[in-house]
Formats: sequence, C-alpha cells, structure tokens
Amino acid sequence: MTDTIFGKIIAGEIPSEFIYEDDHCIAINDIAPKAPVHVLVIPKKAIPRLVDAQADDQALLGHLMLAAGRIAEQLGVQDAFRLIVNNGEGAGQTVFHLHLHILAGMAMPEGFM
Ligand code: D5M
Repeated sequence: MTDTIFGKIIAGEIPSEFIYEDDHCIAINDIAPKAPVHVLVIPKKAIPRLVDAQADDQALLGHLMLAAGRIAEQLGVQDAFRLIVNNGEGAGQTVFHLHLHILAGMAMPEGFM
C-alpha cells in the first residue's frame, strides 16, 4: 500500500533510514521529534487506524508491541519509555497508517497518562 507517506517509505518510494526492520514492520525516527528519542514503529501492512484492525491482525499487533520493546532496548531506553498510538483526527492522528510512537529521553509529563 502506498497511499500514505508511510506506505511510500515502506515501498522505498521516499528515502528514509530504517533504524529497525523485520518481516512485518519498520522503525524510523520521527521527522518532528517531541522527545530526544522519538521513533515510529510502522507495520508493513497498511491499517489506517488502530480501530480498523481486525481479529486476524492480532498477531501483527502483538508483534508491533514486542518490536517496540526490542527497539527500546536497541536504543538503550528500555527502562523509561512511553508508547503512544493516536487513533483518529480528534486524537491528533495525522498519518492514517497505524504506527506506534516510542518516546523517551526526557521526563514524561505526569497527570496526563
Ligand atoms: O503521527 C505521525 C507522525 O509522523 C508525526 O509525529 C510526524 C511523523 N512524520 C510524518 N512524515 C514523516 C516522515 N517522512 N518521516 C518521519 N516521520 C514523519 P500521528 O500519530 O499520525 O500524529
């Protein structure tokens, strides 16, 4: 699927440095980082929003969480990171290809989550 910027990155149509890749997902540094470490974990399968995932995506969703843990370890932030999924415009989603944000390297705001 090449209908979003992430689809184009996965398809190699837009150059981007993958800091992690396996059969099911890639990870890239966010272009507009909100923390010293701000990485996006993006499934190769284009699911627009988390709510669009179906029962047969269960293994993929688990895979993304496990990959996020491995990537956090790779980056040395395994003891303090936050994982965020924005679902829908109202939640701030701007790219409609499911992705996990890994945020780390700073004190996380309290009282929000
Ligand atoms: O998050 C979408 C995120 O995607 C947002 O933090 C900017 C980032 N973004 C957009 N284009 C790129 C490219 N080309 N490389 C890296 N990061 C990018 P959302 O949860 O949808 O608001």
